[in-house]
Amino acid sequence: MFEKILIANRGEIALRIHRACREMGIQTVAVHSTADADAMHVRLADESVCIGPPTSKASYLNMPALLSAATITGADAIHPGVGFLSENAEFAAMVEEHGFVFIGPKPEHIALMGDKVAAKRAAHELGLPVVPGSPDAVTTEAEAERVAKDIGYPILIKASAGGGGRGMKLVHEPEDLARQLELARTEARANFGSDVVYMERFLAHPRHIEVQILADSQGNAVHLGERDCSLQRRHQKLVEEAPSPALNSEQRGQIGALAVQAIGELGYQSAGTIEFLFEDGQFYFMEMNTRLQVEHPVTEMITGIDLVREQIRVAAGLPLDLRQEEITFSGHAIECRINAEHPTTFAPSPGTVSDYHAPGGLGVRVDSGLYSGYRVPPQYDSLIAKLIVHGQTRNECLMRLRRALEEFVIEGVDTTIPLHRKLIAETDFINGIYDIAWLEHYVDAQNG
Ligand code: MV4
Repeated sequence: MFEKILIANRGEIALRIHRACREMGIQTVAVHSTADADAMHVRLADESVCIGPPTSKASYLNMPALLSAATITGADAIHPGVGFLSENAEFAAMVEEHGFVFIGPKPEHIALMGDKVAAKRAAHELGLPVVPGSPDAVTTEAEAERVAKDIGYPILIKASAGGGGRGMKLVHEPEDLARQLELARTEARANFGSDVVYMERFLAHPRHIEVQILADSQGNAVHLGERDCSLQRRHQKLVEEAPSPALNSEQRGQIGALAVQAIGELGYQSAGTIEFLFEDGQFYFMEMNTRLQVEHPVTEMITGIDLVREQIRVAAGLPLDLRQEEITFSGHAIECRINAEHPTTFAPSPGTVSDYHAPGGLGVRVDSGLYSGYRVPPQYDSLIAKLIVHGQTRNECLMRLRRALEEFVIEGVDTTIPLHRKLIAETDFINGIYDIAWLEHYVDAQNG
């Protein structure tokens, strides 16, 4: 097992990884920008290295600085966390070339899933259901028209180098096709440096359901059930839950088995998430994320499995000590993302936290690096805390969540806590009836 891990991230996720390392008897190296010198992840780590000025580009995305930090501290492995370099195949390869272990999948699997056309093709070949569309990239108007005849309108044009909702164009009728194709290609070239686009039938009211998988270097793979992440606004998830209120156990077992089969065949290693759109009882592969996810705690709460610990174990070459039959799902978990943002305008709200009190009690988990007097820097993602609540039933989980949100005190910066308090009183949310468009409509209606 590793003796020392460098955590190439910040905030609550750096803290989360540190906690798993500590419990495994592994020393930690924190890295930080000059803006994060007083951050909790730096305070709790065994050692810390300043890797650059405040901008992400100069610090948390600075590959030479990170590799130097790992070298001078004698780290064995690097955990990239989420965001930043976590899905950068070049960084993963560089880490290995410098003699460290990258705690994540192989660079070729990161690269494959980063190329959305290749990822969809691979998913299809691996037996996963995909949205009807162009099997490959579409370049000419004639090609686009042929595909459109096949799949029908409305059509979504997606950038192969995009993902996460960036660079999509909705086409309602044949008259718009040529113009939208041209626009999609131009924007993709400008934004992602590649004009490769593909077409899919547009699903109007799907849910976003993702399956957590875990695989070791010996070819063993398991799934840990699904998360429902449909409550998003502008591609920013706000609330996630496990299990999905929309699935029955048969559907859960079916999509889980398909996911396990696919990643086994792919020879994938580490934790990963396969994202699906779910509409009218059908699953459609959307993307695969080759990293730990922000919302992984809801899966941990219903399975009792520490995903970061498992990631570290398989990266060290140990076999999974979990068999699928041993993974049981217990109760229900919901995560609320607490961002330093205005609760109705979503304007970022950096500043000093003047007072902080986190909720506690049975079934309540808070992942956060906040403390009274902490200054939320303006340079980074606005996520400052995650409130994760578990209950034996979804209803118990909701009651506990309501109670925990009442207790939560964060003063000095605006947060999304007031929005969460209102959301959990909404009938649709209480009944679990929502799709990917629900939150956007709700927020717009609230704002008039
Ligand atoms: C779609 C779709 C509808 N039909 N594909 C958005 C993120 C990117 N991963 C793919 N996305 C979508 N793909 C087809 N064929 C709707 C979305 C989408 C979405 C998906 C999940 C969660 C929130 C979303 C918000 C807007 C659009």
